Amino acid sequence: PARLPDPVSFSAAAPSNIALSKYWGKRDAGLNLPLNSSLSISLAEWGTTTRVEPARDGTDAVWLNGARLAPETGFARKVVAFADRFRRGQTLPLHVRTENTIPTAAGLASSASGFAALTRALAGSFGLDLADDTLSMLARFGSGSATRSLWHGFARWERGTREDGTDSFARPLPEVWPEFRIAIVRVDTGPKSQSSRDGMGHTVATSPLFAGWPAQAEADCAAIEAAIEARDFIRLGEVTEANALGMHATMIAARPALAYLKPESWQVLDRLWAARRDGLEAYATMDAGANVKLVFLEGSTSRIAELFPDAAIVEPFGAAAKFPGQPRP
Ligand code: 2P0
Repeated sequence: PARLPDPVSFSAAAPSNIALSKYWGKRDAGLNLPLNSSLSISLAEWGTTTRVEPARDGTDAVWLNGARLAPETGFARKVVAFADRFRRGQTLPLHVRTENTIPTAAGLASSASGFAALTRALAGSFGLDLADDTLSMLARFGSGSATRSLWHGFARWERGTREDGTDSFARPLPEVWPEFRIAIVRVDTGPKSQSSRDGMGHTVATSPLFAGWPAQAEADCAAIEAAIEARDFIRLGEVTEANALGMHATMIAARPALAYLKPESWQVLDRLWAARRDGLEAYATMDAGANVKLVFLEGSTSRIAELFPDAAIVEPFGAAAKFPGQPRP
């Protein structure tokens, strides 16, 4: 490969994202290729800022929220291995400083925004003028969900069909929906039971309910995309909630069972469903953890705040969701 230019200091930010139609299951663990497409909404100011700079001391090092990590920690190793994909054998030691802007109390994973920000920062540091498709594909090697975190707003990660993964990347959807809201209802108090990576591997390998998942997830993705285009919020919410519960059903059927949801998660769902019978238009989605995220429109905000007073509310198309370089309609 051509000799890379010396890296320069470069900072980049990326938002976290919540999948409305989930990624669960890989067809190739080495290339991080999914069994199904997925579709997400980004979380505006909640995400990661990462700075990459040449290491004047000649040694790779990684900081997380201001603390220098021991080189053998899992996160530091993943970051260095990811940088190696850009360095391709050349000796270009780097300092990588990662700051998560997701409140720790939210209990949200940050690997999606982390690898998206790192991808943009490394590309900038090495002066690589990469197309969006390529950036998303590179982010995929860090974490599948990172493919969708390169942009604000809605993004769809296309499963792709090629064996080499060159058609498996995300693209932003052009739709802007200013009234769209997300509430994060934190119910998780303990440590995460199992990583997504291990959890999806176990589900694919042992769950008798998994066989029906990829086709259903593909159909849900298409239905949610159509609902966004039609501004049909109820349709979007119904498919989003059914998709999340279907994913958790595949996990619960795994042997042994993989149960990310806690009794408190089900209490939140019960309260939501009771409110929905009284006319509230809000729907739930849950990921590889016990927290519950609600999707709703601006007009339901005060009712949501009454029902779930501790929830954090995000405006995905609010002022913090700037769209640098992202074409808008
Ligand atoms: C998602 N999740 O679509 C799904 C729903 C969790 C549940 O993407 O193995 O950290 O690094 O590709 O991206 C979390 O999995 O997994 C995830 P890897 P990742 O948001």
